[in-house]
Formats: sequence, structure tokens, C-alpha cells
Amino acid sequence: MLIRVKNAGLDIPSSEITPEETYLNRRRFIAAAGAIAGGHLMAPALGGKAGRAYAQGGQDFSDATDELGGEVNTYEDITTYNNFYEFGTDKRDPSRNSGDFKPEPWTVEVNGHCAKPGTYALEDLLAPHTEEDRIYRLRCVEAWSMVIPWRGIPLADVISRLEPTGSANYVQFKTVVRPEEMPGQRRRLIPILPWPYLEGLRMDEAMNPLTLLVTGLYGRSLLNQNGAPLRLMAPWKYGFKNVKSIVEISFVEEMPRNTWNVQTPHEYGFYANVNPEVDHPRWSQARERRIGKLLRQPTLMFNGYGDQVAHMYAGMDLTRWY
Ligand SMILES: Nc1nc2c(c(=O)[nH]1)N[C@H]1C(S)=C(S)[C@@H](COP(=O)(O)O)O[C@H]1N2
Ligand SMILES: [Mo]
Repeated sequence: MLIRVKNAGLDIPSSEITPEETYLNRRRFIAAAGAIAGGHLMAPALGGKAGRAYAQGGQDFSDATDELGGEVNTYEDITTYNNFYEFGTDKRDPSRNSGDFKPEPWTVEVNGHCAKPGTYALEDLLAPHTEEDRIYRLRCVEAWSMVIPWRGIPLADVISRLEPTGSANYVQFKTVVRPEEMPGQRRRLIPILPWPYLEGLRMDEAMNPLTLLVTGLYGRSLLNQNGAPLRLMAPWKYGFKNVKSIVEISFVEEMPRNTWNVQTPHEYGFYANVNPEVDHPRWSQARERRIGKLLRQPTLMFNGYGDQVAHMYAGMDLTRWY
């Protein structure tokens, strides 16, 4: 059987895409591929490993791994298994419900303790900096993980140009509020979360060379479900720190509020460093399931990035600052 991807000039034999996609049934794949074909140009060639579908990504990362040898997840994994509550709480909701979202044009407001506040067109915020492809693990607090070839700009490059002052101890990020384009924000009586979604980093975390402002993945622009057109990636932290569709960056003196900490403070802290020794109150954080793999694997301290980040937390009690 052939699955015909509309407008894409690309026929994928279903035998090549289904076997390992244990959580993805064929119908979901077709829905996702259709959504992608509608909004973006598709890569013309099928490349990479038999049995896994990488074709929709712009660049072939099928043989790429992270620095620990972890295989990159498929483009389908990465674009159909998402957390983005503005589009609904089910993992499939963001790919299904984000079709009306318009990531262009986009502006970002910069405010607080810095010499260059203002409202920046996204191109102007990013233009002088060079995009890089980096393969980082995303590890969700729900104990699943993926390896993703991100494309982005070091957050440090952008921050340096905005010239924060000595009072800027933290950076806060805000997601856009657009109930007319984001069905998850339309629930009035009992909102899914208090909007806007807020996150923050301490200034040294924001300036760490690992931290990216992400504009794409698999060599192409972000799809809406992954946080188009601009989202954060701090790979040693749980996934919820990586705020999507950012419209505001504030340089602040005090530790900012972050949505999940406000929502459930005993479960989610500000730091949210991946830590197999500190359990979530309702489940263990010691092991994780890499999406696309059957067996669970041990979770690494700082998601395996300890050499680059552990020094920032020397002397801190990580059971208190979770
Ligand atoms: N604005 C916003 N950002 C968000 C979320 C969200 O619900 N809203 N979910 C977070 C969580 S819990 C995770 S695990 C990651 C998932 O990113 P991905 O879907 O690109 O893999 O996004 C984070 N960023
Ligand atoms: Mo998450």
C-alpha cells in the first residue's frame, strides 16, 4: 500500500514507516503528513534507514546521533508527539489543532533591565547571528525523551546584543496569547493553565553555551506544534522549561514565576534540572522511555550534560532547588 502525501510529490511505502512506530497508528501519520504538506514545502527524497520515516525533514539526519550515541528521532516522532497545551493536552493535539496559528510576521518585545529594550521584528532579533544545527536530547518530566536535531542561535549571542545591566539576574520568557488561533486557550470556565505560559532562566543558565533560541529542526523552520517561530532549548532541564512561541523576553532582578511552578509548586520547581535522584511526587524520575524504543533506559544527571552545566549548581541542595 502507498500512502500518498498530498501536494508533496512523495509516495511512502507504508511498510517503511509503520513497523517501529509503536504509538503512532497509520491514520495519525497521514493526518500529520497532510498538515505538514499544507503549510510547507516538502523535501523531495526519501533517505536514511529502512523502517523509519525521516523524509519530511528538510535535511537527512537519519544516521546522526547525539554525543552519547542516541539515534535521532524521526521527523514524525518529533512533530506528532508534542506537549503544547495552548493547542490541547493530548500528545496529538498540537499537530492536529495548530493549523490556524500564524507564526509570521512575528515580533518579540524585549523589556526590563537592559540597554536595548524595544519591539523587535523576529528577523532583526536574529539577523546578526548565525544559525547552528545541534543534536540535543529533550527529556520530559513524564519520563519520555527524544533526540532532536535542533536549529537555532545561542541565546547568549542574542542576550549580549541586548546589553543586560547588572540588575538582570534572571530572564523571563512569555508565550503568545491568541485564543482565536489556539483552541487550548479558549476554555473559559476552567482554563487548562493560566495564560500566558511563562518560563525563566537564571542569567548564567541563559548565557550557557548549550542554551539555544530554536528556530527550526531537521534543517527547516519549526512547525507550529514545536513552537514556531521561536522557542527555547536548555537540554539539561525538563522539557517544560523549553517555552514555545516566545513573544516577550524580560530581564528581571527577582526569580521569575514559571507556569508549572505556579500551577503545582510541590511537583515542579524553577530549576527543573533533569535529576534521576529526585522523584516527581507521583512517579520515579530514574528511568525514561526514548520514543521509538521499547526498553526504558536510565536517566542521566543533568540529562547527560553535567560536564557543561554542573558547575552552575555547585553547593546548591538539588533536592530543595528541584
Ligand atoms: N507555551 C508552551 N510551551 C511549552 C509547553 C506548553 O504547553 N506551552 N510544553 C512544554 C513541555 S512540558 C515540553 S516536554 C516541551 C515539548 O516540546 P516538543 O513538543 O517540541 O517536543 O515543550 C514545552 N514548552
Ligand atoms: Mo514535558
